[in-house]
Amino acid sequence: MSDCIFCKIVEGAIPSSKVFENENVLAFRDIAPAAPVHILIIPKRHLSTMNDAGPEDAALLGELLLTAQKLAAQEGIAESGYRLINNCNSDGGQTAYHLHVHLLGGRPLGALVE
Ligand code: D5M
Repeated sequence: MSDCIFCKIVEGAIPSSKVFENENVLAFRDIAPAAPVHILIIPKRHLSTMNDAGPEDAALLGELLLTAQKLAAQEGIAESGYRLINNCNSDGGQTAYHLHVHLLGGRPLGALVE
């Protein structure tokens, strides 16, 4: 999608602090970190929200979660703990309309919702 900021990151048109990449998935540090570790894991293929994933995306969704698990270990927060978040649409707090999973950790995260 030409107007999608995360697609532009995938294409390399916008810089990012990349931590992992393979043929399906890209992970980079959030520009406004809410915790000492705050990484976004995205599919390279554009899906706007979680609502746009179908049964054909089961392996891709699994890969996003397993990438987060691997990065948590790499960042040294696997044992202390971490949180994975997907915000969907406006009530979910989504601001970037390219499906992504937040990996947050490095401090106690407190209440799940405001
Ligand atoms: O989260 C969208 C997240 O995306 C939010 O935490 C800021 C982050 N963001 C926005 N632009 C960038 C760039 N260019 N690099 C890195 N991170 C970025 P949401 O779940 O949609 O609210």
